Amino acid sequence: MIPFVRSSSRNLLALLNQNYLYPSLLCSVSESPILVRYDGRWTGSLWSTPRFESTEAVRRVDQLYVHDNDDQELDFPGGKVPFTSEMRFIGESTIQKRVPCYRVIDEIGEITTSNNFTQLRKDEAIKMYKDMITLQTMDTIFYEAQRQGRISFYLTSSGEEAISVASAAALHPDDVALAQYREPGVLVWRGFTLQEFANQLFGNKDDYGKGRQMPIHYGSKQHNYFTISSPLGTQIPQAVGIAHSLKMDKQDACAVAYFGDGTTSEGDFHAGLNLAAVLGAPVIFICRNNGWAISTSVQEQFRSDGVVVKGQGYGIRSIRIDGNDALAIYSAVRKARSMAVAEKMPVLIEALTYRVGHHSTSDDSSKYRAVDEIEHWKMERNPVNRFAKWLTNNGWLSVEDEYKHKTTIKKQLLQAIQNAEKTEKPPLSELFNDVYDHLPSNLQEQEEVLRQTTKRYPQDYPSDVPL
Ligand SMILES: Cc1ncc(C[n+]2csc(CCOP(=O)(O)OP(=O)(O)O)c2C)c(N)n1
Ligand SMILES: [Mg+2]
Repeated sequence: MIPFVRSSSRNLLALLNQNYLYPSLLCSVSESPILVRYDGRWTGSLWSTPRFESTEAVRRVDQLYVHDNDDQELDFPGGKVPFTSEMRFIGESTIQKRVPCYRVIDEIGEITTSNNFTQLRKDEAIKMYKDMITLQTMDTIFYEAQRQGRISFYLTSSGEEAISVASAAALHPDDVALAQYREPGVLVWRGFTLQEFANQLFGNKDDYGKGRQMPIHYGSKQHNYFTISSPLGTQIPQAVGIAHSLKMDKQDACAVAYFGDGTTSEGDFHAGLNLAAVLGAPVIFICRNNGWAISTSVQEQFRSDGVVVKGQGYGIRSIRIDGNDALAIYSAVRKARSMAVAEKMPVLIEALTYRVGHHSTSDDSSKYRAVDEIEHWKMERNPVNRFAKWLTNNGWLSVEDEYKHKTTIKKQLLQAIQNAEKTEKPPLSELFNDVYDHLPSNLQEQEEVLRQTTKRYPQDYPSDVPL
């Protein structure tokens, strides 16, 4: 027999926390199983845990008021704070003394440090280079396809090829990537095929998103790559949640959130960083600071010394790196990953780079920035050329191999585009699927109206969408 005992506030709290607060609730207080009664019926048993018997509060108060040097330090929750009689405001971060930028390969392809980087194997280095070339070729051909009106939208990674490819190379395939949109290089590295890219861009029935998303919103369960969200910053708190769950499941993996400089002005960036720091979530934040957020320059975006200093503000280990130096990216991400996974903590990387292309096919950047500036970054600071110089210095790059790779990728891409174009679009019914188990009446009504309208005005609807 399990006796009824008076319900104490302690138990009520426990039950409240577990969503068991029902009318006429009776429960027992003991270390044994307790029974919960709801409207006169037994609904199950709960363990009364010692969770709310915590002595933490008492311990903290004790700590707070044990003083030895009262006049020099303030005992404050979170740690002692020294007193000072000097009225000194912390200075705003200035651009006079900026946080330096970690670099390994200089502009002529020479290594600038003897041992402060991670050595790359020849096969890894060649794959990185080939993947950057694949990315460039994809950008040229898909961009043209948009200009020809074959796809509705596109956006290139020009000038930023090293960040996505070299960071992916430094990660483990189990690490969950949450990209913004300028990081298809992660997918290229992980083996997403050119056909899979084309299917998404053309929104055909083989697209995993069933043609519901704009082009470039790739996603792949197989490659641990979350589907891109259009609203900036969405992926940042999501990555923190994923990292926290990886930690709770004791997985040797981390989450990686990629985002641009402009996105650091979103609330989700700040909420995400703070949450990650407090939870000790194994997440790497990789900010591609490419100087521009469409037409907003970084000078208009923030007064701080870029993004790296914001990590410190939230209590996150942070580094600024040269985002056009593949070896610096590889080394920093490798190190960040090992710290995140082993020490269960977030790490922030600010990678300085430059968006060489227009923001997207809907933009003309010559309207708001100097052509000279673009040319400088395109020619003198080009990340792919710089990596090629280093490979050549090592005797690892074969011009013949490179040419063969370029022509093969080009051919495969043209074929992938043709296939994707020929493949049927997902049927109209897919517009209404996958949200509700049973379609609600208002959506049934909308589907019906849409079908009638397509019949009445067939010339206004795409003929390749099965009705
Ligand atoms: C919440 C939200 N606000 C505005 C936009 C429109 N928008 C799309 S991309 C973009 C610029 C983002 O710049 P940045 O984060 O620096 O990335 P970049 O394009 O430079 O890679 C803006 C403002 C959006 N998609 N979502
Ligand atoms: Mg930007």
